[in-house]
Amino acid sequence: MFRDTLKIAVAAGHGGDGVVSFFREKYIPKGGPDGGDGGRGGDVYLRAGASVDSLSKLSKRHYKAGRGQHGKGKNMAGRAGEDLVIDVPLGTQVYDADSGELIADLLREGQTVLVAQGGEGGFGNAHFATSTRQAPRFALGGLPGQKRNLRLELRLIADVGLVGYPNAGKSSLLRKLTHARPKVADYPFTTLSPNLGVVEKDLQRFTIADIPGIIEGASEGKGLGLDFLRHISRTRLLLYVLDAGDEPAAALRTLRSEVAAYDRELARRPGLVALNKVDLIGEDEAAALLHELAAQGLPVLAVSALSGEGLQRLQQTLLELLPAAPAPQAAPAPKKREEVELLSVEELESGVYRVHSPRLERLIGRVRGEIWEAAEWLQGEFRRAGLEQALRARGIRAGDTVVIGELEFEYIPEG
Ligand SMILES: Nc1nc2c(ncn2[C@@H]2O[C@H](COP(=O)(O)OP(=O)(O)OP(=O)(O)O)[C@@H](O)[C@H]2O)c(=O)[nH]1
Ligand SMILES: [Mg+2]
Repeated sequence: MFRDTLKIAVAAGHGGDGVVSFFREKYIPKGGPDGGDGGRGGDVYLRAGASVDSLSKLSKRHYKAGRGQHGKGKNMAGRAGEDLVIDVPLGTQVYDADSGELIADLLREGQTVLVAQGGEGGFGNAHFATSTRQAPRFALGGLPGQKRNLRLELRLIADVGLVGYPNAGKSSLLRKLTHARPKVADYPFTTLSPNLGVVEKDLQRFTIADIPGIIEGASEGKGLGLDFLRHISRTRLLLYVLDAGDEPAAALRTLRSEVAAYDRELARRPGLVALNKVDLIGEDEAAALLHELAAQGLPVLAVSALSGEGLQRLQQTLLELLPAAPAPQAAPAPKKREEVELLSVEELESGVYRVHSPRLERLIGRVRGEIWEAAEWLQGEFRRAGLEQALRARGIRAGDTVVIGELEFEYIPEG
């Protein structure tokens, strides 16, 4: 089944833990710290390519990248978790399903976007060794990977979009012009999902998108129209297909106003009209219709998908018009949000201060080993985060109590 929107959940890998280890060998009683770092968790990426033609090719709803391995003794770092690359069709727009924010618009072959970042690995105890701290008995745990719910929306990318009433012969034209094999039948609304075909001629190549028929009111959601109008929103040229036996001039007016009602900019794109099924009418009638249609301002060609009449010229005209037609534009790139470092101090009761800082709380939670072993190192991190200043600003005094996450300690002013 064709699918043009899809929700998936992606989870990047958890970072591996750093370990506490000391070099041990016979006759060397006290070796130095040699605990290796944990590997980072794998990332999740989406990659666009023409080899995937529909979102229905994505069989799973949950995707998970590999976990980073824990570090080992002898300074051996854990292996990084394996990245996961999910292939999606060209023209896929990627949204954060929870915030609604557009993450990426994948228009180019091979274009890749990071959708969930792997958690960083934790440092092993070897990392914390200094001249004054020769035997650190602590390490850091890895961080969790990013998790996200995504909504994928496919907007086909094609050079030419076929627009017409149901039964006008769009799919028949696509069959004749390309190797695509869409279903053709003598009842309206035969095509229920878009089809793509490729025209190749003398080293030139272009794609045609055949979509379900559009009726009056499609831009307001009547028929199947609205959903599928968005697939022609990224074509460079619109080919209006009319049934010569079914009031083509009125049909053309309606089709163009539906397209304009859906997207004004789209209606201004280059267009061409194919008066189809001319095998069913007389030559005089065809000439009169061509004249009438030309009055609407677009170039018109008489064709028959059945007999093949006019198809060479149609192909040639498309090839001539395409180079001048503008390429589809990617939706504006999302703005990167700056992560703000939050740190605030709250006085719980006289002489007791709680520090609110997601980063520092997380850091404390990551300590592996006895927390007091890491106290001195943590203090350095607190200082760099500006904790000392924040506490002083709240009027803290020597001997008062500071609480951060699960850690509680006595305040001793520096210097
Ligand atoms: N006589 C004649 N019949 C045609 C011609 N082109 C298409 N048909 C017939 O018209 C009917 C509809 O053709 P389709 O190609 O399925 O039309 P469509 O525009 O794709 O229709 P939907 O998918 O329902 O929107 C079929 O029975 C075709 O065989 C033509 O040039 N001449
Ligand atoms: Mg069709």
